[in-house]
Amino acid sequence: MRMFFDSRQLAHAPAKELHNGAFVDHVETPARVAAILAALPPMEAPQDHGEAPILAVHDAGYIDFLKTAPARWAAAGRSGDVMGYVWPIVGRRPLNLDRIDALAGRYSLDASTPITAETWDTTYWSAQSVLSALDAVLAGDPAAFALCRPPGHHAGADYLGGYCYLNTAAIAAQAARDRGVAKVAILDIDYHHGNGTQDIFWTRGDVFYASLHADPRTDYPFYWGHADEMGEGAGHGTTLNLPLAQGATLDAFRRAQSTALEAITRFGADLLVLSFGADTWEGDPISHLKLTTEDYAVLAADIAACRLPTVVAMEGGYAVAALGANVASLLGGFAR
Ligand code: SP5
Ligand code: ZN
Repeated sequence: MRMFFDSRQLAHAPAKELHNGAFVDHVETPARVAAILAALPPMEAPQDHGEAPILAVHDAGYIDFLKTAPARWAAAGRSGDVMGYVWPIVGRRPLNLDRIDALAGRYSLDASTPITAETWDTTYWSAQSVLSALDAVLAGDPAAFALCRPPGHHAGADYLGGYCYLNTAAIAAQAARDRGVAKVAILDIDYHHGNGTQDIFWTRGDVFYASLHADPRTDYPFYWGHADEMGEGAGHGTTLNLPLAQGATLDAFRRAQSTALEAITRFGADLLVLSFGADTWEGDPISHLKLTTEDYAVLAADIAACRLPTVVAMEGGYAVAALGANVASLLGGFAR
């Protein structure tokens, strides 16, 4: 399987995130990719597809904010990483404010996703990696892997959050549509609900979003991912949420994944984007599902049995010591 990664994706390294009322060390570290790279054959550097496929998904004002936030922060006399501390309540007047703190709130979901001087370059190349994996699949490969870092599925069209800045899975899905693929499905098996991906395709009948995740009544991102969220307008019925109770093991996860794959087959998808997070692993430090390393090969084999051309985009997974083995197990399951 062809695999894509750019060394510029290592640069972003935020210091802290807000967690349970205190600032703690950021868990989405460059060490995560080092662990994955060590467990797999050498990867290819992606081609540069430019900003157009990013702007096909993301708001231009948001992209400008991502690029300029560190300089605005410094101009306001601050050191360290950019982070918001005030958020507009839904429905508040959409004022065009210029103050960095106002912008940071307007364009973010949480305070666990700081912007550093390296963030734009890192997230840009994460997007280029997934676009290169899409190229491989459109050229006829059954599957390709993008070692996306930072991850993407919590980022919406105009907001960052959950360690995500550009929504790589959405960028790949939209690029596939723009290159003539009629129906695209996104299957999201990260521990967390992919609120950004759901929002981006909420009213779209041409992109199906199915997600397995910890029940948002107990887990981040809380306000998305409940079973009754099904999309609206032309997108009604093309969003499928399958929340799982904390502690779930392969049995429950595999059954839910089969439900998602049946729905994707009924939808008539021509191409699949898999948002893969290894934070469902039993030893993950921030999560509460109980998958084993071997389970990922089983799940991948079930996905591969659908015979859809598949772009695999890396999302979360924070148990660094096990991350390489978990990703290798998943990719090995495709090869079988
Ligand atoms: C892509 C992805 O998996 N994002 C996950 C975002 C979850 N953020 C909320 C969970 C907060 C846990 N922070 C724990 C820090 C412990 N040092
Ligand atoms: Zn996650």
